[in-house]
Amino acid sequence: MHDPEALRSLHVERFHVEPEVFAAPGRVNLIGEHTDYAEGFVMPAAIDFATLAGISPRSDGKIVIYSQNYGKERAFEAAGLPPSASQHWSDYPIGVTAMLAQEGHRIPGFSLSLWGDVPLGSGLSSSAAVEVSTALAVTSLLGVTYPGPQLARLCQRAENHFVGASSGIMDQFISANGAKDHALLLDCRDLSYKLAPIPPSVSLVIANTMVKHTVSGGEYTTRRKEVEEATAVIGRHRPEVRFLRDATVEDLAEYGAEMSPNALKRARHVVTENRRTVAAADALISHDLLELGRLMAEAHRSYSQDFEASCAECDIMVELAQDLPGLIGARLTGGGFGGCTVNLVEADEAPSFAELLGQRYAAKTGIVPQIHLCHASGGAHRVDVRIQSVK
Ligand code: GAF
Repeated sequence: MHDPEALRSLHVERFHVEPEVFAAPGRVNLIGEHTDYAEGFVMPAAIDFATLAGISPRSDGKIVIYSQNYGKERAFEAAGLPPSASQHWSDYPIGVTAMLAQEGHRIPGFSLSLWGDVPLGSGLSSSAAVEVSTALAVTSLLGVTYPGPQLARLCQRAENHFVGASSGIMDQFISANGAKDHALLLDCRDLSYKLAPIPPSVSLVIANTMVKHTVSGGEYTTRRKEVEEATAVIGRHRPEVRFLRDATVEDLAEYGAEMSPNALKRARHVVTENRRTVAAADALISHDLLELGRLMAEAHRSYSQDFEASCAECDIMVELAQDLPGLIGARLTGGGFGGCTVNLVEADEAPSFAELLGQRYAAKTGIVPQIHLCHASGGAHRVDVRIQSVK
């Protein structure tokens, strides 16, 4: 649970001064995977797990960051921020601060305390929640306001250029701009979006396989390179195609032979996923839940077989959901290679669905999963600790 009052007390106890408190949520992606960096479409929702950031100014020119999740503190000179990451949890808040410095802001000393309940390494964007809550806290201390989309871009730059993870814009965007009870169909080309209401009769059940997922390095980067290889091949014939967003299945049929077999499969996933994502938003908006579930199933097959971003446990979790009462659609969500599945479930069946899915998964794999009943929540915001708490 993320409790703003508890964060406030922790900050006061540690730094002896009242903080301003900000919250930024994690996210679940309903459909549209590895399409964001191809300037395509995604349909995430912010969820009711979040990171809280408490901030107060200091007069000694230091930046002192305390993470309650890690139980550790780190200190830096505000005038001499590290130039690159050190493979440490503090890379995320320091990366965001360094990007603000790069934009010309003079960074003062401050104390920052962080405390979140987004499960780490589960594909629910715990890093984006840390980045966005830090960005809100530090910009507020600077006395500047960044509109949501700009705040998201700043955080993405921190992740790409400081942390060194080649992620797209989806996670930071939804954390900064989520809307309560809605998913967002986001066009990652121009960051325009359409709200897709999630009706009260539909629940979000998030099932953590407990297999750790990571975006920095490894398979995520390899997939991105394969997508770029396919784009370059098509672009040689059709120079207007600079991102797979603009490619078609006909392009793949025509030029696929010039690509490595893996690049062709990855591209087929991205090109078809873009279509599915737009269609899924239409289905959600028009309440065609049968079609939505069908598209989610197709998306999972494509993600698992063409993009090869699933793992045995994720496929099992999706498979075990299929004949449970109330299921609308299930698929692996997020960057892949572990993490969580997202299940859209009829609300009155959701509690028993969650229980049965957990039992079945434990019996089949020997791993006890975490199953969460979540709600689509609002995006990052300041929390008035004196009157309200966010959960
Ligand atoms: C991770 C990345 F951070 C996102 O940008 C996106 O590419 C996603 O994986 C896959 O859809 O969460």
